[in-house]
Amino acid sequence: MKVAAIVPAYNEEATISNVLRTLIRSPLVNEVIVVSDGSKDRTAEISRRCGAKVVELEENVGKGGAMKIGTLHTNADVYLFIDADLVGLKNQHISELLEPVLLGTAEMTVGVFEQGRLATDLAQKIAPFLSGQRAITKELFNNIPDLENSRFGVEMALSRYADKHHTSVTRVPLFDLYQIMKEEKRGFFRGFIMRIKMYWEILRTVRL
Ligand SMILES: Nc1nc2c(ncn2[C@@H]2O[C@H](COP(=O)(O)OP(=O)(O)OP(=O)(O)O)[C@@H](O)[C@H]2O)c(=O)[nH]1
Ligand SMILES: [Mg+2]
Repeated sequence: MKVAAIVPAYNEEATISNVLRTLIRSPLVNEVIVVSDGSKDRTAEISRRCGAKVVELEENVGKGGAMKIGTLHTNADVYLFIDADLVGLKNQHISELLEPVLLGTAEMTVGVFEQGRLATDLAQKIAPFLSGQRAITKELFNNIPDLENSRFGVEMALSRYADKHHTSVTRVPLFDLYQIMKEEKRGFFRGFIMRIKMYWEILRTVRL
């Protein structure tokens, strides 16, 4: 089974190279695709230099749309979605996320941060299933409607679909891995506005 790692990225020049290095080195990952979602910084350039395949979107389409477009650029059987703002990503995290899907015991895995600064993140506390770190079969992913417009609702859409259709999902604890929160990345005020928008996009998916 062929595995494509797909990294949706919007202005993540500070962290993306370490994420990509780990993905490229992983023996379970056959292809690494970065979808730069209308980034205005050096995300695309850095990704290309790291050796990833880069899909550069002129306009920002939102996380769900970026993920969907990434899948259209590969013929892999399994997708591994990884956020570009992770710190501490190791090969072990990647194998743990992929193994249940590659062995056929799950159609999707969801990585849950177990430690680190993210424990303070409200979203993760309330709804750990919203994690952007997951492996999923192509077949399941393609069955889920409206992902292209879901923006930050994409994880909610994936998990709700899996629930409703009694899909086998395995939760994978991810130790010693964290991400840079929006307030740190973009400054407190701007980050906070972005967070409110994100929650709105997630809630919008619940109503759909
Ligand atoms: N903010 C944002 N991120 C996007 C977008 N499209 C793709 N992404 C990527 O999606 C991943 C997750 O986005 P984040 O903004 O970190 O969202 P999060 O991790 O759920 O949120 P916090 O940790 O709470 O800040 C990152 O790799 C982003 O670069 C977009 O339109 N906006
Ligand atoms: Mg993040």
